[in-house]
Amino acid sequence: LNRLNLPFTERIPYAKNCIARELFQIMTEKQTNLCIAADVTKSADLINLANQTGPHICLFKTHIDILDDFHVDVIGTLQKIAEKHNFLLFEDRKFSDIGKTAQMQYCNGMYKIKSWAKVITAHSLAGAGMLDALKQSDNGIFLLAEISTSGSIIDKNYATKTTKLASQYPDLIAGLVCQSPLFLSEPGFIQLTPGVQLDVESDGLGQKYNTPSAVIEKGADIAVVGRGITQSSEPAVAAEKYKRLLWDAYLKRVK
Ligand code: 6AU
Repeated sequence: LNRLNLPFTERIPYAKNCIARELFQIMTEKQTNLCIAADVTKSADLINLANQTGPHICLFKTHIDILDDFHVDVIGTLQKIAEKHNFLLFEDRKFSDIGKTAQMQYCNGMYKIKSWAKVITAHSLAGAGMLDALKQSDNGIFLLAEISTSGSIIDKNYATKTTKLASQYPDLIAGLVCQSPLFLSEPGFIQLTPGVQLDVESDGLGQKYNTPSAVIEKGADIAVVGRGITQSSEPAVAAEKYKRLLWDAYLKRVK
């Protein structure tokens, strides 16, 4: 059983996490495996991006704490757009503390992530207790097994241990954030791969980029594109282009 050759619909029965199942559905319905990294610092820009790229994405990934002008109303607006265009809100919080602290960061504070982001990221380094603390009946976690930067101190052993940890939490883990096909025989998990941009190799701050077709060949089920879209003069056009390239590469892979 190799997930790389299975169409998303055929992977639904293997997925124990509700978000993974929902994502497989959305991707198939909208024919998109594009996640936008909506890394902008003004609420108006964030909302514009959601409106413009909404038809082309399955996930809208935020770093909500980089907004200079955060107000709870932004969340309500994003939720309406997400419903209209059928995508999920995804807060890339990369939880990594002891369980109790991570739980408060998830539920409390001014962002109240738990109340609106059913999809979140977490580092695996704190281990099982933190995953227990973040567990809800209707959420999904993408666990970081690798990172896209040059000089990262994550090694093969860490990635393997992360995959093992994920296997112990199939009902909570939607998938893994990684750069290579780590869990080929577990079709219920989704590989989320960031560091995707055409015509650029790095950003001068350690980020490494690969092309859409290259990451799909290396096992990405969903690709994360940030500045490739957000810094385009026409984000909707750029999003549509990345969507098409990623989906074509996926169709080629499963064929
Ligand atoms: O396309 P970019 O470089 O503009 O944005 C990439 C986005 C950023 C990062 O915080 C995130 O993807 N990211 C992650 C995630 C998704 O967790 C992991 C990683 O290894 N590399 C990475 O860039 O929002």
